[in-house]
Amino acid sequence: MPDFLPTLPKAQRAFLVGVQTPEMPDGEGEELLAELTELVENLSLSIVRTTLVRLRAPSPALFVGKGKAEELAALAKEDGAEVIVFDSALSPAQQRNWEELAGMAVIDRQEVILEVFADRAHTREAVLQVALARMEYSLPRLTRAWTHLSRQRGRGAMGGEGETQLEQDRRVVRDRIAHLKAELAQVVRQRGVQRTRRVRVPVPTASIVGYTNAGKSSLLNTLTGSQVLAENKLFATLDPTTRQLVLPGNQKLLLTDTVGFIRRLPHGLVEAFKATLEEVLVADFLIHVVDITSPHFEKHRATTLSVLAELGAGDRPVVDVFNKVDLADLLEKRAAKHSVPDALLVSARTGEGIGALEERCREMIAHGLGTVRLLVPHDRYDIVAKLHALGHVQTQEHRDDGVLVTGRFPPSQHGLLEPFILKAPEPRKKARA
Ligand SMILES: Nc1nc2c(ncn2[C@@H]2O[C@H](COP(=O)(O)OP(=O)(O)OP(=O)(O)O)[C@@H](O)[C@H]2O)c(=O)[nH]1
Ligand SMILES: [Mg+2]
Repeated sequence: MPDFLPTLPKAQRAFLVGVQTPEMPDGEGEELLAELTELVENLSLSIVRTTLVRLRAPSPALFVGKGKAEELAALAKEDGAEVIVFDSALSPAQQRNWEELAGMAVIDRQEVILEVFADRAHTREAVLQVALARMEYSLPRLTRAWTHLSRQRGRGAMGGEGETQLEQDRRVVRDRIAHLKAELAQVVRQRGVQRTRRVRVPVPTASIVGYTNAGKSSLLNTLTGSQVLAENKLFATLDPTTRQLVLPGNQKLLLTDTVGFIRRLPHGLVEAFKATLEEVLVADFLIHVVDITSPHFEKHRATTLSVLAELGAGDRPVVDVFNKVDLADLLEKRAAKHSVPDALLVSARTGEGIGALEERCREMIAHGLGTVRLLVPHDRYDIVAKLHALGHVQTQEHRDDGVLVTGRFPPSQHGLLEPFILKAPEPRKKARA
């Protein structure tokens, strides 16, 4: 395993800067700053101050104007801060300028998210994905006054003569990126093999997606009676977990819990997690979970939908679910219904609405395919049993030449059913029967 970037030193004093521009809806800067606060707290940094800057337009050198930057830097020093955290993304040059000006580490929201992910990553796949995203983030930033790599300097002996420290660092990072990509590809191939095995027993699949902390893992647990880690912290889940759920009528469904999304998720991280999120792309449908108690749920929904689009899963059929309805008041319920009339209101905690969600899942599976008619020979009763387990059987009729079944079945099973599907309707025969 390659050596990874060390994570940000803990227990530093952090000075947080949020930004509100005229294009942003009122209050959004505040909201994002509150979210940044939560992210930073997750890194066990102590926050000395949070401040919101109103900005007419970003300026190229420091993002905010020079005067404002100097004022902020002085304030941060006065507060005894050791790191300034910007909510907006800083370009490598802006970050460098800021560090020169402030004489301390300056990081942005993207780097904070990468750090949180690095903290949470446990499985090999997640560790590799996060390491890759962090390496790519740091590549154009190696000239920073403060860098993760600075502690590893001195390993430069391996560089050729005349190669500057920076060139050496870049080479080391590029090598590691190549290495990580190769290793990741290997892990993904391995998982692909596992999935192929699963596809041979074709059971419809659904993925639970949504903003971080919406209750995705809790919902998986409630639906399937399992014990996946669910915690009141951001990004508790990084690795997809799949469990089988048996819906009413003995309909089986494989449910996958996935990593949560957040606003301004670093693009590199989305890229790195694409492989893991393949589960989302191959799912027959998605269950989009939204925390009904969040005053910003519209933003959460929009973020999830845009990340899904970025992943190429924008066209998957979706079941919309508002979770934590046990905590919601009438107004919140009304707002949710108004926003997404078709949505189900559930509580993973109390089980309220879970029956309706199961029923909706059953309908999704049933609608996955148009109605088909199959004639299954009597010696293939195993297929008839499968149809009941996997799809939505509407009629079943025992005839001399076999069992005539009509119903709807998920697309993933077409291969299995193909030999038994009746192409042409048989109206006359049916009329006589
Ligand atoms: N009151 C209430 N709390 C809930 C409900 N569902 C989840 N929670 C709580 O919300 C927090 C987040 O739940 P998780 O299931 O970990 O959320 P998640 O969407 O998987 O979060 P990440 O994996 O971090 O993206 C936990 O503290 C849960 O106990 C619910 O229906 N009602
Ligand atoms: Mg989770």
